[in-house]
Amino acid sequence: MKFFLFISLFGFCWGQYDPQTQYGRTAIVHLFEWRWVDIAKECERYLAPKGFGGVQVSPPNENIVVYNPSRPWWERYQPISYKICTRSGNEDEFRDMVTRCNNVGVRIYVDAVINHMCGAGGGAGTSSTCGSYYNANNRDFPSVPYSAWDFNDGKCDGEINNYNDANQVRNCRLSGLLDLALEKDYVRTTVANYMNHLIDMGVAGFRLDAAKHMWPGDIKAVLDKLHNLNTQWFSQGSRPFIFQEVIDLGGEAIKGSEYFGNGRVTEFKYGAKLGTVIRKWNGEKMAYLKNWGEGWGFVPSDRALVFVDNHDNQRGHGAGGASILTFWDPRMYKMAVGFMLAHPYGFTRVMSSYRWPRNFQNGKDVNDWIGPPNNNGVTKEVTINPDTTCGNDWVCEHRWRQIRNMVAFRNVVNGQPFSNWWDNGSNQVAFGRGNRGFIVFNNDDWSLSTTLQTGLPAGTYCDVISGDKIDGNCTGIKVTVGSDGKAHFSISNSAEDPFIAIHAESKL
Ligand code: 5J7
Ligand code: CA
Repeated sequence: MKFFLFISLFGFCWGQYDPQTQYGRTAIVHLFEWRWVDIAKECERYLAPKGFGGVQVSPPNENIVVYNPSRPWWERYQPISYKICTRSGNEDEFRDMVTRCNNVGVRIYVDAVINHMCGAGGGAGTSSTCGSYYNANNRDFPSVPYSAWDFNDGKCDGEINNYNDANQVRNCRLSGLLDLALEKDYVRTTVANYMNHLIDMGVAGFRLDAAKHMWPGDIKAVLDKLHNLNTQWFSQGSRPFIFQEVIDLGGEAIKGSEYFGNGRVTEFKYGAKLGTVIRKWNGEKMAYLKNWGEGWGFVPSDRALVFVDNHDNQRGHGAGGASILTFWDPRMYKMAVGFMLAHPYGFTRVMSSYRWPRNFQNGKDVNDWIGPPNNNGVTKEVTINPDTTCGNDWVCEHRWRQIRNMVAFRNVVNGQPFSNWWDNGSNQVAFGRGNRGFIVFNNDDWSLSTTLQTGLPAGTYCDVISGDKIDGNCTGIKVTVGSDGKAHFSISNSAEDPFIAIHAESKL
């Protein structure tokens, strides 16, 4: 009885902040622009066995089809209806994916675009992913249905130009997108019906796109209408996990903290700052990471959704600018993702991207719009090479050994305290997670060779950055921890990956 009381109280308090992952699974991956059929297979063949907690999927609802430029990724952020019908697949495929992923303990989180519909200049016709008719000129979306009354044009007939004016940011048009009147009960109910349809299929939660552009009270009214999660996979009374896209780097009218009541918020300072530190820009050094987290002015850990890069800022768009690290800078990127996954702060999301032909003109990538690998607009399959990497220009960062093994590290050290910090006053740092894991970085221009307290039990450990523990053997560097918990580490500044990570389950 006491046990159940504890569980229900805990469940109640944790509510929408709880990622609803299976026990011990502590990270999710954004499979940006993947097809549902490929995600279903990836859950079964890779994500479940490697300990990933869930997948953020691209918006599943019908969107406008843009031909100029040719099928950009951002067309999916211009809804036409709430039919589950996009380049990623149809409703049957979506449902099959949710079922198969849940059956192997991997959750699905939907990117919910509910602030707006397509652009005001979207014209009229059936240029949409399911062929639904719309008329952006008179704001008619009969497949929802929405009509002119459901938009904010009465409050603001124009663009957002002033981010210091909260009314503008929330009631005017973001890049010309028709802004929904979320203060209307009809709009709230319609949006909630869409989200409930997904919840009933087994979805575990939502990323709320452009949350900064919605009133926190309007979001709350929508969330209050949401069903509990499907009891085929979740315990009775489970609430959908909510993380809100609020880009708050400071200096604007709207603060991330206004949204804490609704769920977690994306902490964009995290990737922007971590990129600056690892690039050693502005005099930053890894030694300063000792108080990483709230100590850097970030939102509280249990309100944060953190990531090194996202689908938007990895292409030079959006928050963070040039400091953001991506797969294009693999050596620094792996260090950044490794640091994030080893550190206890926040709930972590790993990015998984596709390659596109970057073309910088006057410092801007003129190809920042390019959509997923495709044949005449049809998204290509994610093929898997014999060496387990992905083909067809899918980057699959989540399959890189260093990243995949750090997801496992995070699961192994879950709940352990940040401990045994060491730094050389420059860019050589190390820290542990209680007696379960330890990580050492050398981002200096000289070699590291030192003996450190790891907090781990004595034994020989396999470094999961340079190799894998396979059948009790290690394909990478071995680290010997003495009975005093100390181990000697050597990391050349020219190492392919200048960091070492060991944990309880990499013990030989
Ligand atoms: C909103 C912010 O509050 C913010 O701080 C930011 O950096 C970006 C945005 C932003 O969010 C969007 C969400 C959507 O669902 C759909 C969207 O189209 C946007 C969006 O356009 C958007 O802003 C773009 O990027 C900013 C850096 C620019 O300041 C904006 O003007 C805008 O840029 C416009 O992007 C270009 O002006 C226009 O020419 C181009 O056609 C248009 C292409 O669309 C996007 O780039 C979509 C971006 C996007 C960003 C997201 O964070 C997101 O979750 C989804 C889409
Ligand atoms: Ca709005």
